[in-house]
Amino acid sequence: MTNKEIANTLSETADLMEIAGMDGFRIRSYRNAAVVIESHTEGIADIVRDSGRDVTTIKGIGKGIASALHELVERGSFERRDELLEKYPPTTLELLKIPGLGPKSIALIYGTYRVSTIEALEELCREHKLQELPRMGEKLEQKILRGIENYKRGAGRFLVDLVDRAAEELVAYLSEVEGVEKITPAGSLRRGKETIGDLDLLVTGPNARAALDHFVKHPEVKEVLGHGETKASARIGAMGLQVDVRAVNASSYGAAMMYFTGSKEHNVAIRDRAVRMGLSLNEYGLKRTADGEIVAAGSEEEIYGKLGLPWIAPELRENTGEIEAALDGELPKLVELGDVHCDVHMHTHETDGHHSIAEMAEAGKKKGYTHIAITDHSQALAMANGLDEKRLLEQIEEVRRVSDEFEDFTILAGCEVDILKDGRMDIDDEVLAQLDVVIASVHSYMNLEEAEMTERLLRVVENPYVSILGHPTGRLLLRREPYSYDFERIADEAGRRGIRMEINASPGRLDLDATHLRIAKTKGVKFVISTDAHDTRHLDNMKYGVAMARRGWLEAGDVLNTLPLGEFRKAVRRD
Ligand code: DGT
Ligand code: CA
Ligand code: CA
Ligand code: ZN
Repeated sequence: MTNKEIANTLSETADLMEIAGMDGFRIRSYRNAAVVIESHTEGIADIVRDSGRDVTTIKGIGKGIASALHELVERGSFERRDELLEKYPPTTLELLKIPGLGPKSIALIYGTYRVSTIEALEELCREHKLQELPRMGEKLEQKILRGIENYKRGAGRFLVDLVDRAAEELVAYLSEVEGVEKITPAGSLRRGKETIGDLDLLVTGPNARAALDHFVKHPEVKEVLGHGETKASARIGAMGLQVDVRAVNASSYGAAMMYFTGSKEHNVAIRDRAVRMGLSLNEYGLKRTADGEIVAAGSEEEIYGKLGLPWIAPELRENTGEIEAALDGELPKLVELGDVHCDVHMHTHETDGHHSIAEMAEAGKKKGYTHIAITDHSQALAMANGLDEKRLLEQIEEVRRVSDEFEDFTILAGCEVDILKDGRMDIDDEVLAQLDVVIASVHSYMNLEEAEMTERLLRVVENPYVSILGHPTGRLLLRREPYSYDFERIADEAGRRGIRMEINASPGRLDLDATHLRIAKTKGVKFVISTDAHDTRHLDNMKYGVAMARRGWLEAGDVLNTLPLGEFRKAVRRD
């Protein structure tokens, strides 16, 4: 069993435990173990099988998990999991993916109607059977139906980090082939989209075709969907991600890049423009319609140039005004990963992170940052062992002490403070006043009515101690819809009062998205891109946040991570 498979089994079990209404701390221990195991560099199965070694020496793996691991490695399952699977069929797990439906409701629905599939649940809602259950009403039925619709739309899509890593791996693998010169991701991944349907790779070089043969022999290929002269498609990995690899002539590489980068909407608009200019554009090149003469094909710059346009960054190619802006010379000069000097939302092992303050700082320094901020959870998030005022004060001291040990690098003291139901902060003002960075985040009561949620968040943006609104819409990609509130109104107040908004770079969130970013920018809001790291390796997710910022048309001046420490400090203090 691979670490990934073991981790998946543990998280599934945690999901089932949640449905069964089991103890929260025990559930968390399964979830933690899953994260630890997935990222462990050595094979967990090997360690477990080695009688001379003790798997509990790995941080995050206790006695209970260890015994589950032994059983799991031996026979592919373990007692707790078997018991749960007897009570709830495996299909119930899929119900957890429907936005708006929590584990308690699933248990109740299953307990009453024995319904465990999405289709059967949909029927229950349509027949208004859910209303007959305690605390469930017509509104919930409508919400679940919407959730199912969203789920179906998202089904078969993948979070960007999974696809990004697959792309990196495949690029390395295909570059082993002699006569292959360039391998480039195109499609939605190149555009920096938050979820990806399939991975598109373009290959060029004198022997590009050999790359297709090599590709279908990749050890992770589960199913070959097609293998021709210029294109091979296959499903790879445990998740069955589809990958399309296309062999392209170097002479038409630019045209192919443009075509296969998309988006479709952008391509259509660009082709319209070409036609109006007496030209035609396809994946082989830009041609004069009259005599078929190729005008440009080798590079994207040339093609855009012949169409009277500057090169347009892939993140902007959604036909949402980029062509008009390009014509007017008003394309933004997009922020870049290299402009980012800090990361200011991260957790340590004091709450639900995996590393110490010093380890996070070391990792930040290695990234070339000038500073980071430690922002552990506050007490309301008991599941994450959130900090109360006393522990937070101690941590502030600790942060100052550790920071002094670093040269040319500063650790700011912060906190990701829970926003209580009524919009008050979960930490007293006197303590907030001592922090350098206060991120305010909603982690509870996410289903309030729109008006109540708007009031709640208004109270937050009016709070003089708050610097940044954390993951502002609360969406979890492919899992949970944003909470409903009047975003424009909150953005307007935030802009006026100097509250910053976060671009949470965690691949499961990517919150704010492009549309919200563009709205907030017009309201004068400034942004902070943060990885929300719970592990040193999560700092690498910054690039996904930057991609989001670029999709939101943001320039370096809109993003506070580009500031040197002194200016950054001022920008996140409100006094
Ligand atoms: P995805 O895979 O759903 O995340 O999104 P994309 O944008 O990667 O879509 P995909 O993989 O179907 O196609 C890649 C690009 O190729 C797409 O952005 C535009 C181009 N393309 C593919 N098929 C067509 C087509 O039938 N018409 C046009 N105009 N463009 C296409
Ligand atoms: Ca694609
Ligand atoms: Ca594709
Ligand atoms: Zn958070």
